[in-house]
Amino acid sequence: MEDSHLNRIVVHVDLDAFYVQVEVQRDESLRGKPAGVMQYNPFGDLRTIKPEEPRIFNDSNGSLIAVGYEARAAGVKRNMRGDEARKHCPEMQLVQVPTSHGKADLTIYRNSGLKVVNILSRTSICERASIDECYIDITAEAQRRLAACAGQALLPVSPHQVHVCGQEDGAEGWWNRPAEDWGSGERLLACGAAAVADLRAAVFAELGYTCSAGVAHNKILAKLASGMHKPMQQTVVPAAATASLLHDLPIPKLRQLGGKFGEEIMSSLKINTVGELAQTPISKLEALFGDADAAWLHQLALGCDTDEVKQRTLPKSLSCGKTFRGASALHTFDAVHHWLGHLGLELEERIDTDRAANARLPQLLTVSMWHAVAGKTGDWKGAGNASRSCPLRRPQAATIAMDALALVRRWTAGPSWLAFHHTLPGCVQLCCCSHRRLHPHQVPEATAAQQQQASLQPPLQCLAAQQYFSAGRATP
Ligand code: DCP
Ligand code: CA
Repeated sequence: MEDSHLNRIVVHVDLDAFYVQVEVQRDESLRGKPAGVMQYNPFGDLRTIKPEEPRIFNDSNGSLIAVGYEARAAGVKRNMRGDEARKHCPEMQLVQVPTSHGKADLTIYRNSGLKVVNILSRTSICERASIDECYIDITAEAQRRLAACAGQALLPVSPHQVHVCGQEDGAEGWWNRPAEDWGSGERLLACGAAAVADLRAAVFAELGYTCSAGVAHNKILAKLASGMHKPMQQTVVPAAATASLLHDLPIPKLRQLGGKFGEEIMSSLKINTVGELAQTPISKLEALFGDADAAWLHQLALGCDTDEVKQRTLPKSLSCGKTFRGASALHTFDAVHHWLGHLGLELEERIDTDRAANARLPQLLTVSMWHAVAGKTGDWKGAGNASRSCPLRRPQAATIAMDALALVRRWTAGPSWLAFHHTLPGCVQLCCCSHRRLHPHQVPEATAAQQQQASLQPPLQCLAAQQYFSAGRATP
């Protein structure tokens, strides 16, 4: 890695078992117990279960979308059904996601994620990457701390929470080196790690949520590192450890190569690891993928990434979708229209809330459709997808549903429809994006319902930060 790349400190923060933590904050009876959050599978039953209603159904056979760490220790995994989870862990607590419009309502999780981002973005540039992840460019804060320590020894905030890649037997030696042994960028990295530990402690003290983090010189390495030690730990990637970190890493583990392109690289080059990709002559990559992609791939395989952390704490788009499997598959345009109406209602509510809170309005509507076919083992495999967009004429459910249906009809008139033997989509998603800013007079007062939603947040049950760091759950 070039020295100029070592001046930047990038962090990836990922909340631990996020939906489960949100549920534990809402219901203290779950604290310390093995728990999971189940997907909603109504088969056409439009039951609404509000967030504040009782949602623990321990006899359910629903499938798990989030599993707490106590339950993971007993062998429970994501995608397991309730029955199987109880076999591993009879005392398993099964919480159903809230629902509205016949589908999961993720509002409580989204709002909690936003509160976390609001804390993480206080001092640094912060880019929200998903409902429970964000990147932070913590360079300026790390530089400030480095200047303040003026050449003195750098100490970890807590060796138990600060892992260092390449120091698998314990990181104390890395931290306690004489000044002359520190490589370029390493002192800045260490100061960044201390700043991140403070941010994580602030999230815990103010909201009660634990998270894990990766601290590195770029986004790719920070993202890889945040998942290395979980829960409530953080991992630092010194530049010197990059090559060995990537050497045996399976290619799909790099987020950018997790899809079809990654598969194409592995099959056409007959390789499996990022290390093998790094050793592939660039001329060979150019012949297969063109000059631009080859250069990008080569840099990626070396762990180099210049992608900047963008200041973005609001989501780029608002989207909601629904999957229709097996018996719930849609067979008529009326059924598609019906569900587009429900999705449109959710979108309308969220556009209204977002408009009142953030003075912006989306301008583009996209409908995405996936075809799913049952695989030999009964699992579902994506067989193809299509997306069609049009201007968002009016942010109202009926118009959204009508325009989305027109897009679906136009798509079904084309060749891809014939290729799929006239089956209707197995999954439909509506998304709106390309927001424009509104003048203050275009922003309505928050409605009573929107204010009520804010007030529904339960009082936060927080342990003191001190208690968090002395909890001793994380061992190196
Ligand atoms: N999620 C979901 N369906 C999936 C994957 C995730 O609904 N197939 C939801 C539930 C998760 C949340 O998104 O709580 C965040 O996903 P993560 O992959 O980050 O998983 P967790 O936060 O649950 O666990 P971890 O501690 O491993 O990050
Ligand atoms: Ca997570």
